[in-house]
Amino acid sequence: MTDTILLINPNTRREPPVIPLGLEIVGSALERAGHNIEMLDLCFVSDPVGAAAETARRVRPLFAGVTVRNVDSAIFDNNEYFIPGIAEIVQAVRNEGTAIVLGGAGFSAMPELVLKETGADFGISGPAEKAIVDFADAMKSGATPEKIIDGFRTGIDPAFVPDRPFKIDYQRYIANRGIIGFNTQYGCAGRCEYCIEAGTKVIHREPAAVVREITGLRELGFRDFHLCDCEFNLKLDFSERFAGELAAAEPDISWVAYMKPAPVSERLFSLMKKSGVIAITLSVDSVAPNSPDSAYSFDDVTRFIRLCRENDIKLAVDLLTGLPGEPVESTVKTLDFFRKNRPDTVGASCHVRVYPGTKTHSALAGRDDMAPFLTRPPDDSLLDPVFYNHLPTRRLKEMTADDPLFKIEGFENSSNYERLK
Ligand code: B12
Ligand code: SF4
Repeated sequence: MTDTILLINPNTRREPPVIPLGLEIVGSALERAGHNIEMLDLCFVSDPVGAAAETARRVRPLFAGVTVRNVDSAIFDNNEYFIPGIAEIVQAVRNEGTAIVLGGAGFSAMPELVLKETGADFGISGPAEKAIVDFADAMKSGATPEKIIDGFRTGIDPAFVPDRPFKIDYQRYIANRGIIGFNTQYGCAGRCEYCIEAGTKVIHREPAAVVREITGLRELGFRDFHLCDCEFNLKLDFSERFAGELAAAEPDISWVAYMKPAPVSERLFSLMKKSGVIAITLSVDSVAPNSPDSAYSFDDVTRFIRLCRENDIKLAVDLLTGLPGEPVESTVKTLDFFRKNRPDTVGASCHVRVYPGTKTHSALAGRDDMAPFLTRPPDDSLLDPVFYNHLPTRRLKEMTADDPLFKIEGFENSSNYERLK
């Protein structure tokens, strides 16, 4: 066994391909702490399992870290379940005598289940740039780390600026419709009952560190970026501060962001525009604006659309409708609202992905009356994807057929940043 740590990106989905940012951050933190890193990016490899086994055999690493970004494609139509493919890679590497630690957004959503289904040895849930260094130290000293480590508890160094690109061929991704990501924060304090990120601890990076990372990439010639926060406007003062510092650096870049309807301000939009924002994906569900005690109202969404228009920022809405118990009138009202207020595009889904650990999952589990609307009964011990649906796709298509504003998700493999170009 050598002192080298092998990092593996098993994500071969290429619609579009996604640069493994989380793995780059983990790798850069480990290298900064004095470890040798070998990166194996399987995105464009034709035999991922063979390549992983061969690399483990050649490197004989201290351990291998595998990023689990997606459990599945999260869309009902043409759904792809990635865990069996990742499990094959994990097993191939373990068969070479290498211990495996998992991490990533998909892993963090359901750590125990992903560990069980893949047969990996360890996992770090949440941000891992500090936790992975402690883990590597433990492995090097021969100690046995905890099976699942909570990276939110270990926290991050907010001033850390990862080396980028970190052993990943960005040009290959860009040539295949990919875009470079950056993040300013982790977690979300939101309450959306179907979401795997709801109620996770919010941890901010230092805006100056993020700006340094972006300007470093700009100096290398990269110009187009995708924000990798679940929603940019988790906290208004932080978002304004970051956008202000980025605008002040005059980086001459374009970027796109995920956002939620509130909180926003005129100042935030003006700073975002100055810092290079060209497009936003706004997450909306049709229950929230129709409910009195929710995080946003139709007025918030109207204001958001107006601010995008005034600042010449394109807007795609990701609309989730047909939630458990939602009356059809609520869907009709929401579609009418968008027909009238007109963002650039609305991608509508009427299938709800039911994740173990979410409120939606516990509300549906054991309900016989809900069985007809579920692809299988929700079960805390099973990881393969479950969907809830009571509004047939055919019906949603009929409800939106009059207007090209709407698009039903699941039939076209492209992201909003490509559609809005
Ligand atoms: C931005 C984003 C996108 C952008 C990416 C743009 C880009 N170039 O990066 C676009 C729009 C392209 C996109 C597409 C998709 N996405 Co997306 N995306 C995100 C989002 C918001 C951020 C991901 C990210 O980069 N985060 C920032 C990095 C720094 O964090 P991180 O990856 O979690 O890494 C940290 C830790 O997890 C950990 N870690 C990561 N790897 C490893 C490895 C080891 C060994 C260890 C120890 C730790 C570790 O340490 C890192 C540093 O602290 C996440 C939600 C989220 N908040 O994470 C969804 C998310 C990952 N996406 C999701 C999905 C479903 C998709 C799509 C499949 C959608 C679709 N049907 O097309 C595609 C997949 C594309 C692909 N080829 O994989 C889901 C996955 C859920 C699931 N079912 O598994 C998520 C979780 C959103 C959600 N809440 O549902 N996405
Ligand atoms: S949908 Fe968005 S706002 Fe709601 S909990 Fe998830 S990440 Fe947070």
